[in-house]
Amino acid sequence: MQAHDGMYIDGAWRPAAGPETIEVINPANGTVIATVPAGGGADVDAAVRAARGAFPGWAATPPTERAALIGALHDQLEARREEIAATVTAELGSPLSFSQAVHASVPVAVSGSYAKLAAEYPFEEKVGNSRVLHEPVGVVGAITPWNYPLHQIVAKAAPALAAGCTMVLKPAEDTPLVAQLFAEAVHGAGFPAGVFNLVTGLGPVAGQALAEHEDVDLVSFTGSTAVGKRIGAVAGGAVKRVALELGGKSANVILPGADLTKAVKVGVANVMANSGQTCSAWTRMLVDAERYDEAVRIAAAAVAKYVPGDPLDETTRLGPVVNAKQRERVTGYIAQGEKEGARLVAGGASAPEGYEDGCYVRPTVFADVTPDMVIAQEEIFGPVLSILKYDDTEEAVRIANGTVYGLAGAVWDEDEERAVAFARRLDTGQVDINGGRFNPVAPFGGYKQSGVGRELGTHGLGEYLQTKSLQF
Ligand code: TXE
Repeated sequence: MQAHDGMYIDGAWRPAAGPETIEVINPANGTVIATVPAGGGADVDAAVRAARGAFPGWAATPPTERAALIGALHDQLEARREEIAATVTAELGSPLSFSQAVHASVPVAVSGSYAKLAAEYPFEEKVGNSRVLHEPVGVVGAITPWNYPLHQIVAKAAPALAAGCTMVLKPAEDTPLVAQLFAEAVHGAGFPAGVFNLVTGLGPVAGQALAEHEDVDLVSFTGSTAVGKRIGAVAGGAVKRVALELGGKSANVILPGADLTKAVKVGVANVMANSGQTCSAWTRMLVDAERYDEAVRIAAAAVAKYVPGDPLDETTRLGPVVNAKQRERVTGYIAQGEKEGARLVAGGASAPEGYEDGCYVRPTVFADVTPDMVIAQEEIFGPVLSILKYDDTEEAVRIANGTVYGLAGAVWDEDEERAVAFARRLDTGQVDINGGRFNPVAPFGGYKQSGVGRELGTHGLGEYLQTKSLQF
């Protein structure tokens, strides 16, 4: 695939400071599809300087003009949907149909929502005898993961730019190509030079240099809880704003009043999507004791439809995971589940036959999982579902809330108000009622160790603003 051999800094593609590169690998077959530069401190420094230089002008640009440019960015992404889908499939391995329906479409929807919000947002308001100004925080350092590579970029860049911030993006090393495509879209939209800058590189090198840079005012990070904690500590020490979107272990609570078949089937689909590499995935299915065995049977039948296959084949529903390291991590958890005594009803740790060259993991379902097992506590980030049993509602609440995470979840009951009453008791940032539907302007983010701050909609925009009050 085509790739830039430089960084996008101050409105142009410029050579990297050093000779290091990163090979981009297609996880479906192990082939190297492109090479991009691996930036370091000097590249980050140049990018931050460009963002700082552009900040006063961008912050002073009327919100409606900023909104028009975000609208132009949305149009660029819309026009390049097919290219986006093909790129994400090549570097992440997700089935092309999923890349089209989700990886390309969601960023189009989110950028469109911010084109509108940027024009309508009350950047000034009257509060009693004061005028309150909502001003951009400054230079943003954005560090993004590979699992929804363009969505994660747009969910940070669109609100940051709408707010009047300038930024430097360090995307995940596994998926730099769609980040380069995004930089091309920013360029094509006509943003002033320096407002958006891209440095590709490794996390502990370029990522760390960006997170620690003293001229970055806000770090927005999405990724593992381990790295997020480190970034939070650095930002806290420097009294810098920080937004963290971290891992999850979300519960899918199927109450006795639920349509069991539908709830289980949708629950399986939710965990298998994107090969389970979704921070909000409902990885723990909770079913009442009476219908537990039936739920396990339905889940085992439903997962049989997720046959691993070539991501480019239109009928494929399950591609590989992102890289060999992730495959080892996920199969390690599957082996751990078996050792802990969970009952394997589908899948397993061995590679699926015929796909030994790619980073494939068999779609796996565990029954008889107890809340204290490692597979019920830690984020696996692969196509692995754990089914747990509860005796009564109180126990269901206890199990659902019994992890360090609190990112998402689901509740099912034909009586919607009963489902809502249960959802109120969950320590989590987002709950889908009877399946739910993606809402590009609903706040998204975690309780507990799933993170700090919210993305999307007005809440997401607010993260990039600071408040000044003028008293009269
Ligand atoms: O994440 P990392 P990895 C979880 C998921 C997965 C695990 C490991 O459980 O199995 O994390 O994935 C950059 N300073 N999630 O290893 O390392 C890195 O370059 C600054 C959940 O890929 O956290 C990349 O851009 N930056 C998750 C980004 O951090 C650093 C999505 C994420 O990579 C850095 C992804 C450092 N020291 C993984 N080290 C979600 N919340 O959606 C790495 N990075």
